[in-house]
Amino acid sequence: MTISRRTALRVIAACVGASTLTLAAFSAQAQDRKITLGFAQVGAESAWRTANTESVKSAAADAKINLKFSDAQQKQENQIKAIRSYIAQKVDVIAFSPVVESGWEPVLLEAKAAKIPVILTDRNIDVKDKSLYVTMIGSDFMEEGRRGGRWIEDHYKNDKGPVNIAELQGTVGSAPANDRHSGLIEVIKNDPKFKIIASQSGDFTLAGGKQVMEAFIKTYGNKINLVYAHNDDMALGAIQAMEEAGMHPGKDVTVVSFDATKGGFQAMAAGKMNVDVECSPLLGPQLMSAVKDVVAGKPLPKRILTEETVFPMSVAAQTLPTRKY
Ligand code: GZL
Repeated sequence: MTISRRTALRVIAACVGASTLTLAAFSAQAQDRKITLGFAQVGAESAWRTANTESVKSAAADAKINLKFSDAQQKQENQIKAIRSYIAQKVDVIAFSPVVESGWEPVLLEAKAAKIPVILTDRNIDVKDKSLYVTMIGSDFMEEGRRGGRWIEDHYKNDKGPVNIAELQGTVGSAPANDRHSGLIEVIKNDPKFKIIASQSGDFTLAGGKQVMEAFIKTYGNKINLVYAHNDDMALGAIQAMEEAGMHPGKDVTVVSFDATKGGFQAMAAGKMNVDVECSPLLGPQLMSAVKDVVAGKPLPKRILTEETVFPMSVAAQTLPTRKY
């Protein structure tokens, strides 16, 4: 009777009392073969996502990690299918950017049962059992929302208001949408001059942002003083809608956005966006380093934060040539 190499390794590992991670290390090193990473991406909804995908793919190539990649077209069921296929293919590590915060326990329990470590990138999940993933690499979206809120407070410090805010929310149920909203509220909630008069999801896309902004303009017109867009693609769509309606974004309507993509910098340099809160998609190198550490059985912190800042319109033109995404 022949047994598979992986089963043999599992028996040996069981004999030496190895943990899951050590088993992964043992099997990858013992077999002296390339690590295989299964990555389930959200989709291709925004410039940020495109840059994130490029960062993951190029970092995998640089790290000589065999990458299996899937695009879920922003559907959770497609991400779950992709994770299940990686389990069936017995990859060494699974990584993904969860499109929404909830609904992940069943498939992550399957990965745990298969002894395949899971790394979260970009977006977090809402699970009680934190052992379902090794680490989460990405931004602090609450802090990003607070940064946006603090910029707004400062921008209007000498204005008695009212300041009517139209909010373009990201994908419903996603961590960035939930937290960029909550972070803003945390900062402005005690200042009655700020009122969110409209709030709707544009699903992080340019078309979605434009469509929602057209509806806001129809209902509220010039009552809108500030657009708070959860990402640049929706902000750029809203800018198009405002200009088509004869409004002057960046001047008579303040525009606050997130991501700090080249598109956002170009809009600020053109005077059409007032501030862009950075959210870096360049997570590939950190992910590949974490994958190698997991396979080598090294412990990792539960949270790996990305360093980010806030870019006001005034620095856009000189900073744009330095931007990588
Ligand atoms: C944030 C990321 C968000 C971006 C959007 O880390 O998940 O998804 O802000 C992207 O541009 O679509």
